[in-house]
Amino acid sequence: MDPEHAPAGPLDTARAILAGGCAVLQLRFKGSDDAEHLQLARALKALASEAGVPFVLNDRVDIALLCEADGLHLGQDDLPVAEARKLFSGPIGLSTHDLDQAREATRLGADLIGFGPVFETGTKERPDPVVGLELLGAVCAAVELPVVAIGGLTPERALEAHRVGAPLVAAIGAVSGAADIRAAAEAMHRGAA
Ligand code: TZP
Ligand code: MG
Repeated sequence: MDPEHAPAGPLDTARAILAGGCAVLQLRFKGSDDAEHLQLARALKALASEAGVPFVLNDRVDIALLCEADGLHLGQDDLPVAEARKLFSGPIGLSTHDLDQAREATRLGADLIGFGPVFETGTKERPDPVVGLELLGAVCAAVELPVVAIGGLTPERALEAHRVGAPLVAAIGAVSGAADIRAAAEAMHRGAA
């Protein structure tokens, strides 16, 4: 859930996604208003909990603690995993963009990694270079951690990501930007299950 890419609004979008099905609901908030960030995180956490789905908060260990997120997801420029671990007891994911970063994530103590952008994305500002399916497969083979494929994923591409070994996929645009959000989430989730 990135509210900047949820034309139906973050809460209605989240409700539709949870109705369609997802393994995890994750908030990516790039705004500058911390109070708004926390309020949205709490609202999404409540919706996810009602649906029995874990809620993961990106970037901010303070807000993750305050909204009682089930997981925390960090980028390469966020607090180091080991420092965040001193405060946050749940699973911590780390975004990675090449094979070295993916290997390093294990040493840094991440519980899982995001890897991408696998395909071109219109959702992330200044994205890292596209990594492609072949490198995604190489990373899945090289690291023991669960790998979440991200970047330009659609239901069809989710199947391709699975085929090269990624157990999980993450998507923003293909779901939040769909005319029928619930159906898009369902296609992604069922196809991937
Ligand atoms: N990291 C790599 S690509 C990306 C992030 C956060 C954006 C994913 O959005 P989309 O719309 O599913 O490509
Ligand atoms: Mg980040």
